[in-house]
Amino acid sequence: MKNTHDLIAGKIRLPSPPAIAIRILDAVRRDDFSFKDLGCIIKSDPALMAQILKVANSPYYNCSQKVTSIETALSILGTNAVKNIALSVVLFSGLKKKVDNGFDFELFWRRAVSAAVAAELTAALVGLPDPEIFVTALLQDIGVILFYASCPEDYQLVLNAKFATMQPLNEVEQHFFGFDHQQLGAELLESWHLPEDIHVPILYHHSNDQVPERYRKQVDILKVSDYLSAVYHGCRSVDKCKMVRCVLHDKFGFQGEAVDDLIDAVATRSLDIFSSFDIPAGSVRPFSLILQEANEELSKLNNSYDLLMIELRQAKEKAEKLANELFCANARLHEMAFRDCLTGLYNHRYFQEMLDKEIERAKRYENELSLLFLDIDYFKKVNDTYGHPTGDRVLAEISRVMEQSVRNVDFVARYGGEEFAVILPETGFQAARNVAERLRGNIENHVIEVDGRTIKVTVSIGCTGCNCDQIKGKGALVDLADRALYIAKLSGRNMVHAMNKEEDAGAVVR
Ligand code: GH3
Ligand code: MG
Ligand code: MG
Repeated sequence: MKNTHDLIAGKIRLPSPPAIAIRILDAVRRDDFSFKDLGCIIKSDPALMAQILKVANSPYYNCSQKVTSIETALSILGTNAVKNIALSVVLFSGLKKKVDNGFDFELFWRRAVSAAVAAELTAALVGLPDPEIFVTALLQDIGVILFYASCPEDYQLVLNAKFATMQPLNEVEQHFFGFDHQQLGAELLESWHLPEDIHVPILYHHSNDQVPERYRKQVDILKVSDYLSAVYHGCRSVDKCKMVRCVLHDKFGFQGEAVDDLIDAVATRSLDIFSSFDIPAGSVRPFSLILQEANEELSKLNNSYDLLMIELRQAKEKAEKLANELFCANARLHEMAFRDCLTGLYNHRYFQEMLDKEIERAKRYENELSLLFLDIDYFKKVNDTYGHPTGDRVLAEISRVMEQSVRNVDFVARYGGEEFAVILPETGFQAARNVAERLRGNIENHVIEVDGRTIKVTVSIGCTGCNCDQIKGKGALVDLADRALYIAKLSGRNMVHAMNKEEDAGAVVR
């Protein structure tokens, strides 16, 4: 069975390293290494030298004086920083030539630089300064470029599958090729003779469970650097922030403000360095600023939502008030249409309607029904004696007495002039006679006071009542009550005459 080395060799031809990168690495590794040696190597490539000076003067290195020579750069920034800059420039400009236009090299480069910045900041925060961590983080995904450069079409399938399945990239690569970008990158860097401190952590940066104890912390820092870079250059930034917090807490015991500051510092420090590496900054801004802006937008939305809700509530209350007023006005109109304005009793038209309905109901439910007709005795004399307005007062007061003498379910109506009708639902003939007599008595006993004078009136009442079988129709019922009233008048007034059959001469109650 082939090992990973053979598998990689069978599928991908590893490019040789830029010669200058190897010379730089060799120089810094040697025991008798001197600043001068490194300076000479860099000066042998004027473009590289110019680039290093540009980066050395960027705000990232925060130098108080302008760096104008490699010697100054080495003495102010130190060998390690100069080596980092040199390697970043050399390796990435070499790699850029290897990928065609289909690969978003700019994004890759930006992510790599931010990861390198993040790794350096994280190492400083957790107190594990590592001279190689910048370059290690910068190169951790170099295998991805190599994959893309060697087999762009196959690798595009890998990327598509990763986005479709949301599986980790290294797992999809394993599935397609039998090895992943960790192995490919580590293999490449080992073949370039980069130190073990760089290529071993890269070999395990997605597989912490297999990492040799010695490199465990570096791998944890790489993981944090990868998430931190993704906060600014990937999607799902909030999730990535959570992952950063999680690893920093679990592996290094850091949380709270220190972590928030680290997340922001990655953006500001990346921005400091981007332009000197000729990387467009894109939309990178400190995460706390992004959150603050998002919160402001949210609160603006909330405010306009609150305002909208208040307006809506006011409009609803106004509509409800209007509907209520309309309902009351309609009810009043309705009442007015059925009420007599002098006495407040139901009017003749409503009496006719109600009598129809009550006859229907009595038939349907097999109830009894009674009807009374009342006429004030000698009312003309009241008008003649006290005047028409007083007559009106008498009519109104007698109406009140009538209403108070019957049940709520009974209908008292002004039939016309000084004549009234009372419908007594679910009331038999005998009970109706009693009601009629109570009415007559109450009116007879009622004293009306007008302008210091007392007036008393009496009424004659025609009473009729029947059960459902006997009801022949409204006309017959009204006629019977009318005839009974006529007999009461004839019989001497102030009395009740009750009739429940047409031929019945009835009994006069006094
Ligand atoms: P009887 O005992 O036969 O019923 O005698 P009466 O005087 O009551 O009967 P009549 O039908 O002769 O007169 C009814 C009077 O009622 C005449 C009319 O002016 C009076 N009247 C009718 N409607 C009103 C009203 O709205 N206000 C006033 N003040 N009087 C009214
Ligand atoms: Mg009359
Ligand atoms: Mg009368």
